[in-house]
Amino acid sequence: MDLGEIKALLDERRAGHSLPQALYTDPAVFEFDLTAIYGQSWLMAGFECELPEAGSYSSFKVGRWPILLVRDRAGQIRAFHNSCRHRGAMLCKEGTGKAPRLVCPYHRWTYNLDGSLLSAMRMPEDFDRAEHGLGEVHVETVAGVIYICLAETPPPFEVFRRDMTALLAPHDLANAKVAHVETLTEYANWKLVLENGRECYHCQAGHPELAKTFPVEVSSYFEFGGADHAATFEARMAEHGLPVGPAGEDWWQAIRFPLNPGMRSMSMDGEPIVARPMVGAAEGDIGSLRWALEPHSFAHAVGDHLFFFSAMPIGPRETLVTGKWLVHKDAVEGVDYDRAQLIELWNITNQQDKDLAENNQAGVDSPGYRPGPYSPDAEVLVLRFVDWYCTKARAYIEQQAGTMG
Ligand code: 3BY
Ligand code: FES
Ligand code: FE
Repeated sequence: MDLGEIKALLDERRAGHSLPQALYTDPAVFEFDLTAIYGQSWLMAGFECELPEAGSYSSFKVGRWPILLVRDRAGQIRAFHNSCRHRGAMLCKEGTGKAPRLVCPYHRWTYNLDGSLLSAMRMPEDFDRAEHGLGEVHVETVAGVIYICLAETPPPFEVFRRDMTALLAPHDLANAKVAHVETLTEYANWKLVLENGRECYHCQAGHPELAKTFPVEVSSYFEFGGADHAATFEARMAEHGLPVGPAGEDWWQAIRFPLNPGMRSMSMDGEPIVARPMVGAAEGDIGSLRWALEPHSFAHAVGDHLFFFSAMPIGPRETLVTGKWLVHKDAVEGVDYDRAQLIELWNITNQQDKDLAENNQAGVDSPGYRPGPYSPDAEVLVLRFVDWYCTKARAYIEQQAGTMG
């Protein structure tokens, strides 16, 4: 399948409907999505607290592309392609670690933390080290969260930075730590994983545990105006100087919203799970600050912890979901929180979503699949996501057509 055929599939899509089958199944579309969508968007790559010191690094993949985040000697976070400039070996295995310099495990080419090549053995006199530094990737940090973009020219970031700085500041992520990381492989196309993640149409039946605290009936995270509960919440947040938003552009959205009445955290019973809160204001009873980035992530910051969700495409029918749980850096496991209890709600929820997405894929693979209409009320954020996808995909195709003359 070439770009023209992918464009034909985008043209075929009926407004307000799910996508034509091949966009959820075809290997060429999968490759296209990696380049045109994941390769062109701002992605949530982790947290500054995961790289506490000079030399701390985090290695992970965007699709199948290895990326390296490093804190340099000046304290700056840098992002590189995790690919040696000799013959391309990966410099650091996936995971986090610490090293004074980045040494390639293959032939020991050695890089400074700023990506410049420090030494390479047995190379000729005229070999220019300056020309063989690591390839840089755009990186930004906002209120303790790290974002990367692999595009040559990333989408504008300033509005996002301004609004998220204000919304996240009270959560004090400079003083947070990652308490747990969990990965889950979902055998479904990444777009089905995301569509599922952008609606709560399925939550009442599909997530009885989450439904206890999460307002599953909500039509859009941007509309709480009508409910008394929301008005009371907004007034209480204003009293404590906590911004609620909403904020957003086409590729992201954020709002602090109230949990169900009487619920103080997103936990199995609605009570805080961590004794040492992240947010002191309002006794940590601050609803949840939710922010989400197309194409791949959402996060919920409640008073006592933060949960982060990211989906990365692995194959046409395979997606890697990563969950991270953050708590206050001084919260002690076994004293202030129990790890199993901390991760229980989202692990249950993610497992339920895995089953739903895989079941969705199985049905989408049917010769009887026809794109169906989204509920404009319950699936407004899915519609946003799919419309964003189509627009982004078209923009890439047009840009390619332009450069090819
Ligand atoms: O994106 C969210 O906030 C949630 C989490 C659970 C379901 N999903 C719509
Ligand atoms: Fe890295 Fe050879 S590939 S030193
Ligand atoms: Fe779900």
